[in-house]
Amino acid sequence: MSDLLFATNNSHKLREIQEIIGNEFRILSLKDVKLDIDIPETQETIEGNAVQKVRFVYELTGLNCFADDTGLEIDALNGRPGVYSARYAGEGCSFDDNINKILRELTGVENRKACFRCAICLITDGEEHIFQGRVNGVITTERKGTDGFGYDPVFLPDGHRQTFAMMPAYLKNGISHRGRAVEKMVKWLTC
Ligand code: ITT
Repeated sequence: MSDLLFATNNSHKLREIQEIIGNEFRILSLKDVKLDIDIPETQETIEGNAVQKVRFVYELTGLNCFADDTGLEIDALNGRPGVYSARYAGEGCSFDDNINKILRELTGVENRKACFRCAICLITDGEEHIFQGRVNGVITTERKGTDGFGYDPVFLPDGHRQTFAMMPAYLKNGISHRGRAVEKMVKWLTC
């Protein structure tokens, strides 16, 4: 089994990717390699941030590793929060604060189309590779469900009757932006 270090401080993402990746790879966390660091993400695009995060950790460790940057893009908000999804309601804000802000901004708005986009940048043996995943859906008018994290309680993926926060993990992972990007990464690693 090969080890891959996941350059994230988001424990929810870590758990999802450990569930998605299967048995062929062991996902190491920053904690596993005794790194307690803030990872910079100051780029204008999710791809740019994924590259910046993974390079930062690769330079510190020299280990094969990857980073995930994800954004929720809402049509009626011109693609916001996008690259600012983590801190949309301000530095140090909570998932709840972010959801409150988008629900407030979408009050009375009919077009509730949105998508999650995920970019994963992987560095193996010094070479970089990018994998992307996307899922389309709509923003509900209120929170539904208690599982998942982030914007999951208000994201209803197209073709489904449950928000991501109402779905068991395997169902979310089977159709999600992250699930799709990871699937491409695993395919590339194993072919
Ligand atoms: P790292 O950079 O340490 O990986 P982060 O939380 O800063 O963690 P991102 O910038 O990629 O990660 O994510 C931006 C935010 O988007 C994240 O904090 C969540 O609020 C939200 N988000 C990401 N993936 C999500 C998902 O699968 N479901 C719901 N919300 C998600």
